[in-house]
Amino acid sequence: MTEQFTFKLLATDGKARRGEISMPRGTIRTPAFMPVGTGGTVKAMYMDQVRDLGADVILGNTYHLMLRPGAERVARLGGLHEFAKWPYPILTDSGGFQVMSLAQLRKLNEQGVTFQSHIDGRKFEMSPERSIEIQGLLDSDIQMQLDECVALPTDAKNIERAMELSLRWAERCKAAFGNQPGKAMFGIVQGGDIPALRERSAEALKAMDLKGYAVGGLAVGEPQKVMLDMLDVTCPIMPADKPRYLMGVGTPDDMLKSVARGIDMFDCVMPTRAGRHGLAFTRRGKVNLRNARHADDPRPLDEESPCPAARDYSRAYLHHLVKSGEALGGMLLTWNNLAYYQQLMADIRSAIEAGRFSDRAAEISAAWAAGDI
Ligand code: PRF
Repeated sequence: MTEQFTFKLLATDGKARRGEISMPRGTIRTPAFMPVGTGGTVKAMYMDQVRDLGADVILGNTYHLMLRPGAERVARLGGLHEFAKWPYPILTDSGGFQVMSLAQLRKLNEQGVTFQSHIDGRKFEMSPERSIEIQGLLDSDIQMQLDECVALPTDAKNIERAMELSLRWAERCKAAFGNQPGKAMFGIVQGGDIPALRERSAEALKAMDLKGYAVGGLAVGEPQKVMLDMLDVTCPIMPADKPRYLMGVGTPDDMLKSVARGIDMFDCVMPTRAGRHGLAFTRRGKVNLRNARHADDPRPLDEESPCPAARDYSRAYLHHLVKSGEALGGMLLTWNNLAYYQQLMADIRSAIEAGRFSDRAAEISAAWAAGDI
């Protein structure tokens, strides 16, 4: 831990990077997967469990928390770390992406976005300055600029407009954030599926000398190849001595291929949401516990896993819980899935340290492809 926000590269293997982001509340070992804790909870998990799985940082959402319970209320109650009982680093997303995907009657202009809550229809305004103010009230350690993420496919003019707007909002967020030594504000590269716009966005953000850089606007409907092509364009421009975060990604395969291109951080609802819907991730692929073929299966999901949810419960029991709509089904599968995601990241980190990342990535993919399930 350090007083300052710092990033240290410990090892590289090809373009893959093993690093450490340090700040007063803790150290994030990268490549890192951040469990999503949208509304101050990693759904169906106790924070102690999340920590024990090896998570160094969780993600919170400005949009959800400003609507409920309200940022000023969280601040009065001591900030999000105290409120949710997670004393370690928290990264908050800025709200732009969630407004666009969840809110009603959205209006976007140079100043910011106005929208109605998807919960009760109340009207809100969010400018770049207000997003940073809210993230400050939450007291999050890594704050994201407000940006506009367009869904793909869309036309080039729209992609360019949103990218240029996001650059102007990055400047305003940087000014609003000011100088906070133990914290960081990250910029977000936009530019859709157009290489020249990705380059322009990355270069302009680089010139702002921010503490970290995210790649946004991907995993929004395009094929994986397009996403990887955009990383091939963007990563070389992003400064090597700053962390790189691919937002909202992804599957284990997406993460292996993105680490290979130089990405350090990920977040995704996939392990938690899939768990609540009866889907398990394992070393040997995905298992849909709703399927009747598990009804008599006494085997655990993975007898070699250190996670009790994977090791100690039969597939038959998990199937029964899921089919009965029992809360424990979602709890055990979420636990299993986050355990798998954290094991995968630990595996990736040690492979980079050992200089055998690409071999290890191939082994992991082969075990997935072979399955036994
Ligand atoms: N911007 C922000 N949050 C995000 C995204 C983005 O583009 C994405 C896109 N995959 C996920 N979360 N602010």
